[in-house]
Amino acid sequence: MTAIKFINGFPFVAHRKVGPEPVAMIKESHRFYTWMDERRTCRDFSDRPIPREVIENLLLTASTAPSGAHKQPWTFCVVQDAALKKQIRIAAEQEEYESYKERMSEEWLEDLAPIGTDWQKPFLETAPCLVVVFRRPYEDQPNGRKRQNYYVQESCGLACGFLLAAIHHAGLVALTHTPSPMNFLATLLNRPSNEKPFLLIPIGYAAAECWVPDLKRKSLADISAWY
Ligand code: IYR
Repeated sequence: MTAIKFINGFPFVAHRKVGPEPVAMIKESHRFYTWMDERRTCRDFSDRPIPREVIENLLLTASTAPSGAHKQPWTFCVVQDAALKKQIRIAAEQEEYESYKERMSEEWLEDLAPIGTDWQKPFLETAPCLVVVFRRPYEDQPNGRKRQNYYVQESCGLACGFLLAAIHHAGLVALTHTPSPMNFLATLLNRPSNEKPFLLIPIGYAAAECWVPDLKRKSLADISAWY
């Protein structure tokens, strides 16, 4: 029987989590790190479809992320329809063309050169599945009033992190794509006014030929300070 108690009149359940001993924990945490370190952002996708149930499990995993006051202020739109993917590609490339030609600074373009990106986004049509993540700054209530959500950016960032880990775990690859500005996504997907585009994440099998930049990650010394 699950233990239960009430705090502020709300039910709490006992969370029995027995952590492993340090030696096992060191081994396992290192194994997880090296496996996560194999995750790469990819831009070359196969068009091989992925089962709907896999996509459902990925989204459910993403939605296990912590969020401000547990509001789960996100909506994951799954786009598999070829015509809609094409529309998204056309609109994204229009914005990206402007960005790369006019809006991005020299410095920004210089920083992107090693990543090898440009305004062309064929993966928006090739990838079998586009997940468009929307953040929900507030909820519309039945009484017509708005109710704010909290730490929406942080919450959505966390959910997307969980999503990327789940995608990697499934043996698939993804791209965290940020067409800018991306309001066209809300229009094309006919989203309600309380939803703002957050990230566009193509998901799929990696193409047989898939090239990623030979990047190095920062060392522990570079990313941490210990007190
Ligand atoms: N949004 C553009 C540009 C871009 C910006 C950053 I910062 C990247 O890390 C990668 C790309 C695009 O998606 O091409």
